[in-house]
Amino acid sequence: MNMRLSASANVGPDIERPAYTSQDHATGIVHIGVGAFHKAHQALYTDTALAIGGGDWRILGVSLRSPEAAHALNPQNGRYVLITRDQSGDTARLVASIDRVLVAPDDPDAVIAAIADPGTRIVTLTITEKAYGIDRTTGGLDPANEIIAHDLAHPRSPRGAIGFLVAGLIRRKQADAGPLTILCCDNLPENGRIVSRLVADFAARTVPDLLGWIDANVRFPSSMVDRITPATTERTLSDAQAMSGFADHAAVETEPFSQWIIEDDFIAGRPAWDEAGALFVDDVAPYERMKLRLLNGAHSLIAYAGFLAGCETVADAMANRAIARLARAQMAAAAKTLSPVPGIDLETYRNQLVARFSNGAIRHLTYQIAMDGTEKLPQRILAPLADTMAQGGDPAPFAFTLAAWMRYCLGQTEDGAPYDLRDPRQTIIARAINRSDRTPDRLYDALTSALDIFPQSLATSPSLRGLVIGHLQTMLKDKMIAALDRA
Ligand code: CS2
Repeated sequence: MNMRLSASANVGPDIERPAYTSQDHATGIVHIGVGAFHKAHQALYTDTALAIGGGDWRILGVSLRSPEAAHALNPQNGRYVLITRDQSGDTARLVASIDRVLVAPDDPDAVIAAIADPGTRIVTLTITEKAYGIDRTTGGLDPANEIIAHDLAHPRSPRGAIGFLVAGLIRRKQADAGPLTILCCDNLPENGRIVSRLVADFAARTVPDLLGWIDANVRFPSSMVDRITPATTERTLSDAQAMSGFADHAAVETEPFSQWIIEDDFIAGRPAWDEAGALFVDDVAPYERMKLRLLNGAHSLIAYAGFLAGCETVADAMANRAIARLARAQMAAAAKTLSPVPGIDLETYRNQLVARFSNGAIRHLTYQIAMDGTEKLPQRILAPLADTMAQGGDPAPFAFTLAAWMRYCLGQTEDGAPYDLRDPRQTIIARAINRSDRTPDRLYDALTSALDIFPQSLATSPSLRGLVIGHLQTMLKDKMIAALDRA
């Protein structure tokens, strides 16, 4: 049996090692949501920034729910192997920027104390779209969300990210621990504004006195993050072990491409992330919109159509010519809704996306991307669709994706095998479907009226309705492959 990876492990020569001594750097960042994406992206930029620019910027991780990340990382002193895969082979790097991980439900007070610690100057978040508790009709806090409701009722013992942030800020103010930057790294448009609004909303309902202090002492820059990172599998772990010579329960695999665009608004300093390849700009919004509508929008199309057509991974789905054609068409239509993005040629960007999606060296599951559809569709599909229709453009490229998602909502493969939808609104979806008798037009009407995610202009458009129902009809009668070929 191999020994477990740790700070003193002398890993094999095939692995690039940290170019700094981790013990020389204290933590300065609290990161909430220590998943594969964080380990392949921000933790890596921080690792490089520590080596180049130094500073007390190591990361204290926080898991809001499961102890899995702590169990994997803490016995390894936060170390893990990051494997980068493409058609030409694998490379690996040992990352040392994470110090340790706290499990919030085990010790909520430790999380609040960490946010309030004077040494903490940045809190970053990758908790996925649904964990913010956004009310999709107002854009503010959704008091009906179970965790938000709990935290509003018990602000001193929170369970969710917004509750923890506010509890941490209260204590930070009391301790006079200095200003703080809160940096959202989730796939939401103008994500800094969103978190700022949710925090203010939560504070207004629980500690209105805090609002002035937040205004003066907390910044919420927006950021666009990008790196396709599938969930870790047994193969990731065994490859990492073969390369390092040590058992690694926290290894991750990812693609070569990586991008991080950040609004330069840090009130208490930051690591030298720019030296590590991040781009600092005044306005992140054009980059966020581009990435959400082109990359993530195409991903959702590929996920729903691909999963139902029997393709396990994104690369498998891209090998289907009709899926690849539709993905290109949707990206071309979405690009027309964007204003120019500084320094980026959108056609090159789209071609690059097709190549990234086709990288067969990583196995990015369509079922993984299909989850949380109602949290993803608004910014990825519905917003560019509404813009296209407002400009008098053709809604057709987006209509197929909507139909594929509606078909996916039925929760049964074409062979009749049931699957879990894994969507925070799945109870509402199931109820709507049961009322609808599952014919295409009733299904469309039931879903558009039961869910709060459709803007009025879309919900009432007869032309969109006709297009989506047409595709749904073929998907239900002749199956997804036929619908793809005819689209
Ligand atoms: C994907 C994203 O799972 C999903 O919804 O679309 O995780 C995607 O891989 C990343 O945003 C790429 O940067």
